[in-house]
Amino acid sequence: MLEKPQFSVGRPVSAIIYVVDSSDTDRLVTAKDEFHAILEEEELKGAVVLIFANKQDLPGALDDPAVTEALELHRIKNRQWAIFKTSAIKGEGLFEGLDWLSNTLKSGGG
Ligand SMILES: Nc1nc2c(ncn2[C@@H]2O[C@H](COP(=O)(O)OP(=O)(O)OP(=O)(O)O)[C@@H](O)[C@H]2O)c(=O)[nH]1
Ligand SMILES: [Mg+2]
Repeated sequence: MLEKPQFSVGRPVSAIIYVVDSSDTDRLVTAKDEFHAILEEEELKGAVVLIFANKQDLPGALDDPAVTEALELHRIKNRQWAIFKTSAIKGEGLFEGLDWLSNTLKSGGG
């Protein structure tokens, strides 16, 4: 059972980094529901969204368009978002994603 995520209260959250296991295709359905529920949280309304399609090193991992489809990212309205392919184990894609986030926040996003 999924627990309701807890957020620090008192100041607005600028960014959400959502890390998904791109190789766990069965559970991407659960991840999709959880993701869209998180976006509905009042505290997170203005936050920009960075998605890491992680575990790209594993065989059968979905690529970024496939994860975009699975998570139904096209449903995201009125906020900036981006998805990056990553392998946390190999250290790939993380800096690119964080660069995007940094630039987006600097230019007034979030
Ligand atoms: N191959 C690979 N493994 C990773 C990567 N990032 C994290 N991991 C490993 O994945 C494991 C955690 O995976 P999770 O999917 O979060 O957890 P899990 O053990 O599968 O359990 P669940 O929560 O049931 O999915 C740890 O052993 C991490 O070291 C990655 O990019 N590639
Ligand atoms: Mg897992």
